[in-house]
Amino acid sequence: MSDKAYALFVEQQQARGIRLEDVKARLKELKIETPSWGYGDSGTRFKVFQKTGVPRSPFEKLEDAAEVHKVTGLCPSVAIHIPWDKVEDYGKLRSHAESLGLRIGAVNPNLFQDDDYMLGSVTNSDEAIRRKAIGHLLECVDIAKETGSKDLSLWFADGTNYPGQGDIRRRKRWMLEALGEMYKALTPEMRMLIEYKAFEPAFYHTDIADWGMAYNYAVKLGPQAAVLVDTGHHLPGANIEHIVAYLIDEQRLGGFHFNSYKYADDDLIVGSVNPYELFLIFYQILNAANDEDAAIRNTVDGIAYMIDQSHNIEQKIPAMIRSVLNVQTQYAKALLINHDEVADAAGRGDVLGAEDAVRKAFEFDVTPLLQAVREEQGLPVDPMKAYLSSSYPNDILARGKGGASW
Ligand code: AOS
Ligand code: ZN
Ligand code: ZN
Ligand code: ZN
Repeated sequence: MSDKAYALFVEQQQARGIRLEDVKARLKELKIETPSWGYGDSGTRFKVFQKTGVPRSPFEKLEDAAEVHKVTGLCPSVAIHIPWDKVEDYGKLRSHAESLGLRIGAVNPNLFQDDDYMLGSVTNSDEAIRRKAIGHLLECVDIAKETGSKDLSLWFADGTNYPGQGDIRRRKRWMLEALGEMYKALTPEMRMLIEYKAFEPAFYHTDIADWGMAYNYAVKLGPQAAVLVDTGHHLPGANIEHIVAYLIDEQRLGGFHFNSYKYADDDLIVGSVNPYELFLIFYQILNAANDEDAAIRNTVDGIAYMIDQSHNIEQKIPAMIRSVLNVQTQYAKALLINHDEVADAAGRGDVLGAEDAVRKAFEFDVTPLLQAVREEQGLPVDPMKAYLSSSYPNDILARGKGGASW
């Protein structure tokens, strides 16, 4: 991108009253966590395609994640999934991350891949199975201590397929009991981020089916619990940005699992089909970032931006680069919203003016801005090109097929 394009952009934005130094500072602070499972082989319920060059261990997953960070400067942490990333010595995993300029991010317990959990894990009517599930949650808190992780991301597959299969109210209480036991084990700096999902794998009822249920558990547990919004976990038509604004205002938005969805939990590249939704989510966040209440601003600062995707047919590392760049692009566009202009128009009852003040920020090409920021940070101006023209994509082919699958 030429200096001319950037000069024009600067002129344009200054004329709109946008403080580009602030915009650039915020862009440099943006951090997006990538998931270890996004680097491994994954699939649908029909098939897992085995790709050549896929990491064979949690250590190699970190090495791939480091490449994404190297070219984007956006992804210094990696979420892990237990037992997919089970290792003998988590201290070693942590030092490996650190040697690559990374840290281990959220620890994700897995309570959905054990035969015992067919009828539920923490909400199973069998007490021994509930104990086993709680034991895993506590094990994950211990792992988080060793990896230096602050967040525990909790998603439960628990639910039923048929009316009468389970006692919904008893299951609700068992869920709270399990979460409560885990909460007590947290260190003061840890957080429990509670994910919800409308359906799948259970199709009649899911124990934590929506944000309200997750919120209710978080409030009952205490200030170290918050809600995790996975963008793919809503019924069609849900207004996700409304949920985001509501949870921020209640100081209970803990973070995101970003991905794009058209039908349900598609786990595809974020921003690939609904970039405007992502932009509007950031609009709500940035609106709250200017709130006069420090508690609201703190909530915004604490939001963990994480990717939750599985790359089934696409090349995994480029897919991750594409994903974080899509998030960065929509964030950059949202930073161009003139909030005074929106409030002004809204205050006058000028509906179209208010909508225009929001939408027009989306319509700017932020490429010159992002390239200027990358240059200032000493990053490649075109991260995808930098990765594809490096030796890494070819080097990893030596790993062969049969890497770790999720
Ligand atoms: C599942 O649908 C959730 O999004 C979880 O976050 C899950 O642990 C993650 O997708 C890895 O499978
Ligand atoms: Zn998720
Ligand atoms: Zn999901
Ligand atoms: Zn998902």
